[in-house]
Amino acid sequence: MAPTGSADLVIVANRLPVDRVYEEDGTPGWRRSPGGLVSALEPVLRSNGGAWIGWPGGTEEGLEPFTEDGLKLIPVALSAEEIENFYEGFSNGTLWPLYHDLVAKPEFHRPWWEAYVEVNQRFAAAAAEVAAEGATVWVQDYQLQLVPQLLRDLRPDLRIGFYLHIPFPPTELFQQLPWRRQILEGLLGADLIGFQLAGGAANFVRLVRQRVGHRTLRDTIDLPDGRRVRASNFPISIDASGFEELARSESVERRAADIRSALGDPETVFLGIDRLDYTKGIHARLRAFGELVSDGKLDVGQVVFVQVATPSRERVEQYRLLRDEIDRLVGRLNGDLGRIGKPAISYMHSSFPREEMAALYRAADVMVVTPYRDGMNLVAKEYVACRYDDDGALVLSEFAGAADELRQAWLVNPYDLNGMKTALLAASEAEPRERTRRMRAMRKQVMENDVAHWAASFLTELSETPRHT
Ligand code: GDG
Repeated sequence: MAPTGSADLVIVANRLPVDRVYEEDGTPGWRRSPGGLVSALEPVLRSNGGAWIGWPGGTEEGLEPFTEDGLKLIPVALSAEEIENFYEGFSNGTLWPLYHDLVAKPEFHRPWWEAYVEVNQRFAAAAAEVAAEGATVWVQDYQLQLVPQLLRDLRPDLRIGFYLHIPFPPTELFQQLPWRRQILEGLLGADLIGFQLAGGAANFVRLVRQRVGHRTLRDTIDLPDGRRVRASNFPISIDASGFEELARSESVERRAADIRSALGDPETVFLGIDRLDYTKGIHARLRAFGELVSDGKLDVGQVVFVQVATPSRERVEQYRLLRDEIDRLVGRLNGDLGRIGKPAISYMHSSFPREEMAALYRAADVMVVTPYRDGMNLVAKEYVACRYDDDGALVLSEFAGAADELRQAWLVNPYDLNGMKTALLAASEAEPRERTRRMRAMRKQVMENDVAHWAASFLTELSETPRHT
């Protein structure tokens, strides 16, 4: 057994919660990258003498563990070749499309898999080194599915949890993966495996029964060595009161009004905010909106669609193609439908600070979230959290995990263009009372089930799993 470290709670995630920044004189430093996961886990990490292991981005080597704002951070270095094979390749070119219903075609390449194994080993070794005797280690997401078992081999004394942020696919799709058995066995190293939805957990349990041959009963799996693994759903959420507070601030309110006036004070502002990803259904929603305008159902003098697409995975071929495709569609729609000073679509390929996001949510009458498949979709929840006046309408894909909880949204099938057109129109024309009724119910759901609640339920359940050493 490896010598033990001192952290009682260890988070292992692909990325560290900080980005590398350089001062004007070239001195390197770190800047916190805000995110729901960090804010949810920060209080627990601090009170537990916790540590966070992750890749800092880039290829800088020899970075030592450091403390940032009281948080112990442990960088795991990746070489340029590993970024290509492990991150862009196996994680985002194989697993991402495979786990999202094959929205794009997954590629299977042996060198990508080899890099995935190697990098997972490095993360597992880092966790084994820093975790105290009997500590809890919580591994995050699809890039690190082998870490639970690799870590258990090194440190059988640990309590290990795993959480998958993206959907877990049905048997028929998962079976395509040449390394399916290794992935299942990697995950089974955990004591508790968390999924966004009950369906993902059920897919996993069924696969383990069929492919690995272990005995299963509902959400539990009995391993031959006597260990019992649980697989259940823990729908992730956001820092709901943090978003509401931001939305209520005077500066955000002012900025929201400025945004509307910069758009020419239209009657209805439609809004989409997504990472530029082919799973998010950006193309389909803009087409639906464009058709409503060309059908004469919506008037560009009165309405505008604001689409923010945050740059993402720009070195992956499919993402470059997608960017060109969206550029072309926006250009065509604005060319065909826009008038002077009144584009049909106001499109931005950039990212914004959280305050600007909140102002956009405040400025939007209809939020349009139409992924073909999405683990949860936090944008939908953030919009709801910002609508403290119970106004605003949400159009939401049935295939986003969030649709399980946000039942009062205008739910759509993003493959059904006519259905989407009907929903966009209905949401924009709904009576204020109807919008309020729906928004109030959704707000209750989001405000009561925030990310702190998510983290606490997972960690509590993990702490109740039996010890085996
Ligand atoms: C994965 C799963 C699951 C976006 N643009 C900006 C910005 N964002 C923030 C949003 C939101 C987050 O990024 C995006 O989260 P989503 O859930 O919408 O989507 P993914 O990035 O695909 O996340 C997803 C999630 O993990 C959590 O488990 O819900 O299903 O795919 O918080 O606000 N934030 C800022 N500027 C931007 O320009 N500040």
